[in-house]
Amino acid sequence: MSGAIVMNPAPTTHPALLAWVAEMQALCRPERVVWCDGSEAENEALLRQAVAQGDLEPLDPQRWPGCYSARSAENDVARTENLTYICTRLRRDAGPLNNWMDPAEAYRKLGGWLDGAMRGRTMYVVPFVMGIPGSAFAKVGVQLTDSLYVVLNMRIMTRMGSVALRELGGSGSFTRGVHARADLSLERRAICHFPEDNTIWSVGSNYGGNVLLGKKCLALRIASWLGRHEGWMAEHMLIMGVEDPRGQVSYLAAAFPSQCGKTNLAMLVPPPALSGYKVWTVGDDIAWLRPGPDGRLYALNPEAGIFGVAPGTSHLTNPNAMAAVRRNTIFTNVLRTDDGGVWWEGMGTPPPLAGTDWRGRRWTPGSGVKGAHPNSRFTAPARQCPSISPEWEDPAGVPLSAIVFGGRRARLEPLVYQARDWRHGVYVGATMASETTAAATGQVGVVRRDPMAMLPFCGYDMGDYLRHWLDMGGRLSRPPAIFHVNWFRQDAQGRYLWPGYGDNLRVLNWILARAEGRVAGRQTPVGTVPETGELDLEGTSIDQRTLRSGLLDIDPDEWRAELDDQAAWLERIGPTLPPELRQEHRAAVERFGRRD
Ligand code: OXD
Ligand code: MN
Repeated sequence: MSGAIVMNPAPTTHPALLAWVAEMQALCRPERVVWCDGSEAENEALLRQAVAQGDLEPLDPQRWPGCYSARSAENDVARTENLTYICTRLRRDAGPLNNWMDPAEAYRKLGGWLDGAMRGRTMYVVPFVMGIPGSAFAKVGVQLTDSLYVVLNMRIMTRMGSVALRELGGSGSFTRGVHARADLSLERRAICHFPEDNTIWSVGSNYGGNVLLGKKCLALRIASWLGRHEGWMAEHMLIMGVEDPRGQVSYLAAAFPSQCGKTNLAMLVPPPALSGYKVWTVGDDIAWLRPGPDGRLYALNPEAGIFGVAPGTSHLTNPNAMAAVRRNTIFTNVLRTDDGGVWWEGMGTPPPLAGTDWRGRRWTPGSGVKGAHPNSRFTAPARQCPSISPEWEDPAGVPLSAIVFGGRRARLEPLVYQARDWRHGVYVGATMASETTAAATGQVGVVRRDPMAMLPFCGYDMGDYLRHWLDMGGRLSRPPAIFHVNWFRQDAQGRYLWPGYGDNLRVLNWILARAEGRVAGRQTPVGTVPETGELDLEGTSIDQRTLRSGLLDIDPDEWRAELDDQAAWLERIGPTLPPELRQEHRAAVERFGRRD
């Protein structure tokens, strides 16, 4: 077959890498082994092969140049958190909030599933760098996979191929990632992390978050462990720069649980009234944070691509993402239109008259089912995003003025407040929460706590993680100021009080003004909120009175109940919870005074 990949010799002499690949080859027994170099020629050949074997379908090359669509199995459309494990020798090191498996048992169990799992298939060896090669922020991983879909997505999401082998040299350390699709059954699916061995084994899935091992598995779970031991942090945060009309750019990082609009915020377009401002996207999902020589905290996006949720992404909600996905993008589980395009619910264009839905069935607007899966995705090169920051590949990272936590709360949480100091900010992050939406199965409006949005991604015990946060603050002479936002507050009739999207820039501007000491704010028992007039509302339908009595209102009774709930949550974190955070809780209770 023309364009078929031929077996190639190992392009490295790294003894540990060669020995491990040989060991895994003996276990998985692929028909052939292909080392990926990341070149354009290789990409073209792999794409041709993926189309030939039915893994990808090309879109119309005129309207969607270099774009493809893919479908995953119906039982394999999202991260399976219940099948995701941290495998440390001591259960205590994974902590009570992670699924734990004994490493020996995990190797035995998954080793059984991997035994011969690649028979008749190709094992691709995918070396990749998370972070910027040559910088303090670089980590090398090597993923073995029998999925061409994974190779092609890894090529977009990471800096992949020869660049990684150069970074590794003859003896560097690397994360060992093994992925096999196996039979895609839930009974034989697990994503196991062995932080003590710098190893990840993922079997039985072909869905992004479970199998693009550079992303959640390495850049968050393994990296959070490495960061704790090496004095840095791996966080589930977007990174963005805000350029003011004088041309000064300030950076912030923000953590929100899923479904709170992280990608949209990272790519925000200023509303007309703030057209003198510009937002620069540095990253939309993961931030690696390190203290700099000047005592500030520096942030770098370790990824090279965007793996974004398609439904709800439109020219209205996120024009930058829409522009980013017009070329060289892989769409997964969206609707395919008959003329070689793609469509999803909330794309902002009328549905096509007919197409093929994410399950591969004929679809019309009257079918009564969604055309795109609610978790359908696009994988696009980050550099294609029109708002990508000129600094996004700066090997030093960008200095943070602020860290923002947030969640979706219909009541209670004000639009924005500033934590009193770093320690209080860690408390705010540790207790942050979001309410479930109709998009997820289960009850609507249930409050879920998700410390720093890391609950599914922390590679070790949560109490130890919070300890690390507290310790890192002590190493920064100029720490970023910490804030909490809530874009989702509603009135008694269930109407959103804040317009969101581009108008969120108004809040970011106040945050940066506060962080840089340009406004005083108003003290409340929760933290510092904007004083009347400090938050620019010009061009909105909101007046300062509504802001104060609605969006910034703090109801002491609701907050006392919230603090009781936060106390119960702190207990769940377990015995390693830093005592400073219990003290922060007591101080917050005192600020609200006793119930009468
Ligand atoms: C993601 C997630 O895919 O957080 O980024 O689930
Ligand atoms: Mn994420």
